[in-house]
Amino acid sequence: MDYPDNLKIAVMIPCWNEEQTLGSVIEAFRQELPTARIIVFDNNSSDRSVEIAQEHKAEIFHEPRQGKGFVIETMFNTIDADVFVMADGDDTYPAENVHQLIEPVLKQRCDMAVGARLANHTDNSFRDLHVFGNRLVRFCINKIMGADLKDIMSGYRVFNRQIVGTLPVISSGFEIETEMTIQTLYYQRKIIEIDVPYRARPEGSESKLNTFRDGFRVLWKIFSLYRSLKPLTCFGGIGGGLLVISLLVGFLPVRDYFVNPDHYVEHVPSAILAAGLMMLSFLFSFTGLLLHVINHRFRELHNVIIRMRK
Ligand SMILES: Nc1nc2c(ncn2[C@@H]2O[C@H](COP(=O)(O)OP(=O)(O)OP(=O)(O)O)[C@@H](O)[C@H]2O)c(=O)[nH]1
Ligand SMILES: [Mg+2]
Repeated sequence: MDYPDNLKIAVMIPCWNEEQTLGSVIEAFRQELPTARIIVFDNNSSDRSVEIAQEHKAEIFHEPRQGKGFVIETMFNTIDADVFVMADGDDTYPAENVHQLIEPVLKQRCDMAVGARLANHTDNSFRDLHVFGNRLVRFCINKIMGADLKDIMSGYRVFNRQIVGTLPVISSGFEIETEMTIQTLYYQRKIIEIDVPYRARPEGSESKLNTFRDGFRVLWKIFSLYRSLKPLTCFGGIGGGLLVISLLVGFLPVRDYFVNPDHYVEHVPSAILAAGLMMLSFLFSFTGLLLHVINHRFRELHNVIIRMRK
């Protein structure tokens, strides 16, 4: 595929001990995008990754803070390009599909194109638990953000300049892809998914993903972003639940009041509990409302800052 001569494309490869596959990933992208900058973001690799990147004439950036999220933060902060391609160094994503991802970004049909893996993967490239985790994350995010995405955690993405300049990314580890997806949806930027085949890591190459630790971090990230970005639904939902419980608990004391001729309330403990729950319910709902208003003002500010940078 031909791109305009002055188009700056950067291929960014996060890398932590990928000596086995890094060379072929660099060469594959160089073959597809001969004019692009190919940049390896090394993160304290203890194997030959850095030498291999040098041998294959890739640019190398070193990130001392360990974690894929830190690496992506540094990528976004330091690299200047019109089109940003991000792909893993483990040779699991096919470089030949990169044009399908670049095309919608260049044609301004989306801000972020994601290589969606779930539709087309070889049997051993996904451990069963990972498939379950991916489905759970996808379900939560689609529900919370009202989206219809297939693969939230793919590491194969193409971004335009604008989204790279505006996305807040503060995750340190593997929850970074989840964060990028949620933030893109929150700021109402467009994501397009393109099905790409996904292959297994070759024999001997080790995954850096820890199923339980990273799975928990991803779920915690979803919860904390839900709390911060959708406070009215989150705190309002808890407040609504507490209100229903308080009404149920308070039913008998209220009935006592109306049924007993002297208005004597026999269910005193229930009355106290119901009153407490109702106050708590108002507290949660009010907190949600307050944070919602603050968020609204921040979004206005975000919008104006983006316009001022043009
Ligand atoms: N720079 C840097 N890169 C990392 C770090 N952790 C993982 N990576 C890179 O991020 C990419 C994805 O890591 P993987 O271990 O393949 O994670 P995954 O693709 O989600 O998991 P698998 O399905 O098991 O391959 C690879 O290129 C890794 O080298 C890190 O702490 N720092
Ligand atoms: Mg991988």
